[in-house]
Amino acid sequence: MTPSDLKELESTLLNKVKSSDSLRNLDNIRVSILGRKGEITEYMKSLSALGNDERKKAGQNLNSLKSSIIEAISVRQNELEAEELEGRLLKEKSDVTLPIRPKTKGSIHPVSQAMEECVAIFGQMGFSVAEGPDIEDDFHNFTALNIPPEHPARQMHDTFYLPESDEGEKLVLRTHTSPVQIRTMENSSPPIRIIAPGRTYRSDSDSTHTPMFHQIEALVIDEETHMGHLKGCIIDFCRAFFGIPDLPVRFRPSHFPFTEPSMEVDIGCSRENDELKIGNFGDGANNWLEIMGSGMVHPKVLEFGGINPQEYQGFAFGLGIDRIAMLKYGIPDLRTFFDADLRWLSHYGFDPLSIPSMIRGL
Ligand code: 2U9
Repeated sequence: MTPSDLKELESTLLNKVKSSDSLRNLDNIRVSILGRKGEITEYMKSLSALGNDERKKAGQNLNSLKSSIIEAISVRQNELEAEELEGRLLKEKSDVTLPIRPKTKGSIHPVSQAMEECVAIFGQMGFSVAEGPDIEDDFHNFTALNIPPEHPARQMHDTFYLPESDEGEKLVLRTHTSPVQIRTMENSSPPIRIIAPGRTYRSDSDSTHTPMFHQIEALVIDEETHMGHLKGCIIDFCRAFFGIPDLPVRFRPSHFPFTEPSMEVDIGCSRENDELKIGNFGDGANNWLEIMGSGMVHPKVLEFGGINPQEYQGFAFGLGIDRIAMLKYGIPDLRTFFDADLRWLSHYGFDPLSIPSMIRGL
């Protein structure tokens, strides 16, 4: 093909592209030039009959022709799209008398809302969020938490076991989020300041228990961490979460295998005529409500996590998110949380744009 043949071919093809009058027409033209049986493709195929030098030169020419056609198609496509939009805008009119569209915005589930509020509060205290698998091995869910085989706490956890593997290993659905803290201890070194929010599973079902529920646990480990830090952190959290600056908080001795000493935490409330009110109301709280468990991390648990208990100590606590969501938002029945009833969700749910982490950018 002589240079003038090539020029002529280029101007014919460019004219074709420029004269296209619709997007569909432009696409047909594109296929007729660049498609599998298109004009340029056919020329490309005929190159194999040429000698080496000639083929190289002709190939370069055809490639640059191809690029200029592709460029012209893209320019024309933009023009045609703009024309089409312009036409639609001129034709279509808004009918301001139409009724409004039905509300289609979803809402945030109270458990997600409570979890986000906790994450925002602990985030401001300097905690990071840690996550781990829902399916755990026996070591991370029990043994490393100072719950050896045959320990009575294993029965109390009402564990869901997965079928035994060929190697004889029985995995579990985690019964608490504590294995996340063990994994963090294994994979990092102090100072540690994390919270572990997430789903947990126990084979238990009645008006106050569901087989899947949510927990948030916290773990702090440093050289001189002590009970004063534990108490300050928990009191600040409870007051921030319930939005009551003088909320009474009480620590009661208890026992957990993974902490020593261990304390249950109660908040002040009043119960009058079957109505539960959280906080200190003038003449003081006349009752207590248990909301979490806590304690100094047991030295054996630190050792299982690869941390030397002679050098470091820490505190931990755990609470059920579903329960504190019921208390804060006044939801009477736990089981309704998991009914997936849209009427319930639109009543108890929250505006997606008011979720704390979205506002504060955590
Ligand atoms: C590590 C070390 C210690 C977490 C703790 C509790 C006490 C506790 C319950 C509250 C309500 C679970 O959802 S609930 O039923 N939790 O009482 N949890 S101390 O202690 C840990 C965790 C991890 C490595």
